[in-house]
Amino acid sequence: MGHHSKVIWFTGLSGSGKSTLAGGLEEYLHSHGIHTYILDGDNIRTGLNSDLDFSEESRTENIRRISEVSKLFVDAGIVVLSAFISPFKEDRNSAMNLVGRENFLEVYVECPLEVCEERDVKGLYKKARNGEIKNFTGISSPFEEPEDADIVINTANNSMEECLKKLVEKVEPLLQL
Ligand code: GGZ
Repeated sequence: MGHHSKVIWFTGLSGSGKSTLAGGLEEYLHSHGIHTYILDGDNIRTGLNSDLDFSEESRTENIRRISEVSKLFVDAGIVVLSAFISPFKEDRNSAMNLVGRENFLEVYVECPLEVCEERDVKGLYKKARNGEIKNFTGISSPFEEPEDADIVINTANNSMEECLKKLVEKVEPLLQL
């Protein structure tokens, strides 16, 4: 019997490494013949959710629509790698309930704010500190840390390579490859 489709839901601060890990995991799964699809800001916030901003209500609606899309992909037999900050516990729980607990894996990409801010890959933290960006997660908008994530990957204390190895080790048995 083949694998069961699942949603692998990455949550974490901007710059924590969600997209990088999702990309790395996708490469690994592809090399094992698993059909995946990455949902992230690049393909969701620019299209389907281009009407949404970063207010609390919009973030909740963002996650709700992504959950619905994720569910459709699972129905289609595809492993979904969903990489959004998803800062609110209630929204992550709703996503899990919609998709179904048995088909949902929460991955907390843990990285202290100081480290994300130090990396500041896109210069967004600087802008948030300057007040050029409002409601920025970790600065002027909350991030509710997951307390019972299925998998926790700390990207501050380990290299990306080590993080990806750990992620693959944890995901593989759960996907029943
Ligand atoms: C947080 C913001 C904001 C604000 C723009 N707050 O590092 P990035 O750039 O590529 O990822 C961040 C992305 C967050 O979108 P999400 O859809 O993942 O957020 S949520 O789940 O909370 O709905 C960041 C960029 O968008 N960005 N403004 N104010 N991140």
